[in-house]
Amino acid sequence: MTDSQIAAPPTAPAATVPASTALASAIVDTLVHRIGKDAQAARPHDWLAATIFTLRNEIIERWMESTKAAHAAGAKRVYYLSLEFLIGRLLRDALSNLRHDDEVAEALATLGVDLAQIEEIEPDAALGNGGLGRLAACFMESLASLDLPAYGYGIRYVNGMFRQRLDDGWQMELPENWLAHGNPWEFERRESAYFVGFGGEVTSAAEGRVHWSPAEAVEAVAFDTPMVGWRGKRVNTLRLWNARAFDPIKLDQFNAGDFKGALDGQLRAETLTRVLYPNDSTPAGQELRLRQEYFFSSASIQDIVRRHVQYFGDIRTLADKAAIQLNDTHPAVAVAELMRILTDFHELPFDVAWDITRATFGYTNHTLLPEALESWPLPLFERLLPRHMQIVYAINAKLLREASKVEGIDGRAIAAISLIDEGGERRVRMANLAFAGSHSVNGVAALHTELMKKTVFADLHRLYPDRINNKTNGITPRRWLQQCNPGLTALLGEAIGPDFQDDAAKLTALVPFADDASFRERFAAVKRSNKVTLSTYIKESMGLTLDPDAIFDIQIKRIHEYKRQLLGIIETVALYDQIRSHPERRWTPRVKLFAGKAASSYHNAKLIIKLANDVAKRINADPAIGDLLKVAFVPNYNVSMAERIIPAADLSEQISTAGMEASGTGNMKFALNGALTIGTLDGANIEIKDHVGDDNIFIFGLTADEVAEKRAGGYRGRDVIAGSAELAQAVNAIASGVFSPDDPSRYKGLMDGLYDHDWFMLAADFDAYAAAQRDVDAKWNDADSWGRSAILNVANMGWFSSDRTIGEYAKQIWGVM
Ligand code: OAK
Repeated sequence: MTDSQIAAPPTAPAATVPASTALASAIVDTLVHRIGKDAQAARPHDWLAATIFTLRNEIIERWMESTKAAHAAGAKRVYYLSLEFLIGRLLRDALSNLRHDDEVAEALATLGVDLAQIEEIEPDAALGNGGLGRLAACFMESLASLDLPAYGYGIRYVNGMFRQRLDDGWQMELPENWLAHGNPWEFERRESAYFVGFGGEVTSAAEGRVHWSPAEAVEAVAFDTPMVGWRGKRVNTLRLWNARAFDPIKLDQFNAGDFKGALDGQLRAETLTRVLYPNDSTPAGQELRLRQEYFFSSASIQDIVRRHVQYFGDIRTLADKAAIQLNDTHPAVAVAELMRILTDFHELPFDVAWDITRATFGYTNHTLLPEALESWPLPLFERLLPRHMQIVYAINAKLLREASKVEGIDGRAIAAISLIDEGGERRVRMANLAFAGSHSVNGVAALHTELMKKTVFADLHRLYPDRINNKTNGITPRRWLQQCNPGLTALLGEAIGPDFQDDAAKLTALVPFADDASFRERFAAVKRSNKVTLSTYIKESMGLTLDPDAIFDIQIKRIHEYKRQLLGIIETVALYDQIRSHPERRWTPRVKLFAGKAASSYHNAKLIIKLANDVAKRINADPAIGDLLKVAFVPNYNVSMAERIIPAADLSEQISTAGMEASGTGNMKFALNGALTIGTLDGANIEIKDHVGDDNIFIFGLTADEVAEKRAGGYRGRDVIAGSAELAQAVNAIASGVFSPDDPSRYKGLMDGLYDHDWFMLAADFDAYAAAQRDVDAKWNDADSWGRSAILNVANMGWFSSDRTIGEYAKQIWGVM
């Protein structure tokens, strides 16, 4: 027997159809039979839909397998209740997690279709504002990747986060219609529909039972989206509720000619799930928001209880088979809803129901900003949810009885623990309800968790000292490294092999490469290529030319005073002034990019956006500056924009006032993509510093303790500004209209605020920040040192994978691992 005979396969390969050809015909088949178009007539959106529908077939099979396996194993399920899921696009995520990206790209290419182009037209599912919503989306992906049976529950907003347009630098909010072309990812489950009531009255019935007759009701209908885990190991469900009227049209009214009145109920119901409140870290406050919160909490709890009873029979074992996590206080009314169902429907004694409830719920807090702590006027809560009001009173009575038995808890502490805020207008405190109703209460970074114990929850913590725990946030490395930065992913694979894709902790194998000059060169080339790609986008979309060899210095996040975009802008102005005053010095070229949305009612945040644009306009047009400094505010920041910008960053701005950013997750995405952080000792920056090492991060400014001390000690921005020539010069330039010649007093009020009410300690931190920026320049000019640090950032960021975070929740809170 010859070698060639041994090597010959039993069947001739020429007879088999290449996978990409079979796939191409499957996509065309879907195009014809589902979309109703042929390849000649198909437009890009048709190709997008046909590709998703084709891919979906495989996803559905894995999805059904996952559900069946959990059922067969009698597994405990995790339920993540969140008013926000900031998912972004799903096609690239699903393709990449199923490892079908190359195959599908090839198949489409044979049809003359560019996969990258159709990926670009998929709308972002922007059902969230910022950090809290994006965290929920990363968690859903990690839950599936870790093979944990889980459901996300939220609202299917017809209009998610608004689209931001800049008119002469002013933010305009436009509705974003992400469902305009239909949504091929979702499955309407008409059979999974629940009655959700509002208002009405509660009456007593026989044997101490109560009966709630709501005055109004809507139907919650489920829409399911598959959440595909890494390597398609598991597919979980994101279940979003849509509101529908029971009686879509009142025919008698319609026939009597009252067309508008006939459709009133439908309109009222649809309004419930129409829009996402575009607030970040501030409560919406309106009645419609409380209705949204109860609507989705009630539907979700009914669904969870129904599933439990159907699978396991006995409602008393709920906590053994279901772990419900509350993503901040927005779903906190679910505590009262579960109590209502357990007592009113399953007729459990109050104390038994309370034990089950507490064993089932966990609560995550995402902000300490006092203005962000949700509370509802008691009369509103009582009018909308009369039965829940009674339950809240009953829980409160029990809670305060327990508290009064504990030594050291005095009248002041009792008032702070109470579910009802009695100071002024009486209000229901949602954070206290969530805390009392949960066996675990967690913060999202180490500092944040310590501050929770010392500040907002100090008294509840004294009462339940074992309840508060920390779960430092994480990000999914699939979306935030592998998918958004294929160049770096390929380079990492060449250096350390592919294992890091299955376990981000393995990125530490990269550490020795920091000292390898040829690897540093290749690493720098990948970064430069990402910067060129971003520059091309900015040139095409904004007409601005960027120098890819300048430092790309980036601050992208929601616009909020505590995040201190204003500090970044003022330092930019100071740098501009320095370059103009000292043209003879050797300046390091910089590109400063800003992006982010402001809540529509947040006046100062919108003014900060306008200021960034005004500063950009002047600096970019100044011939004395040339390429040394370029500034841009990139409009309509969203998940997809972050995926485009982050791989191109050299410097990540994480400069919040210490003690105010609960964690941050953008900080993790940048560092994982090889940007160095300039930041305060706030949120997860502290843990990032601990992981990447002090030499590989630029830390500056006051600590959280120092901020608190200064605030208590009568700090005045005015005194600091007087002592800093650079700061005074920049603030005066802005205040006197140098950047707003069309309206010279535009920023006077904003700048006056720094003198008199500098709550965010911008003046106090300015000099340290400016000095840190010059350290950045010095390091940048030592390419070896910069490259080494950038590589060490990537190598040491694996710990911030949301797989690690979810692993901790699973073991320590949910008991599912
Ligand atoms: C939004 C609404 C209400 C309360 C908090 C938020 C919010 O987005 N908080 C953010 O959560 C992120 C995820 O935990 C954190 O990384 C951010 O620091 C925090 O501001």
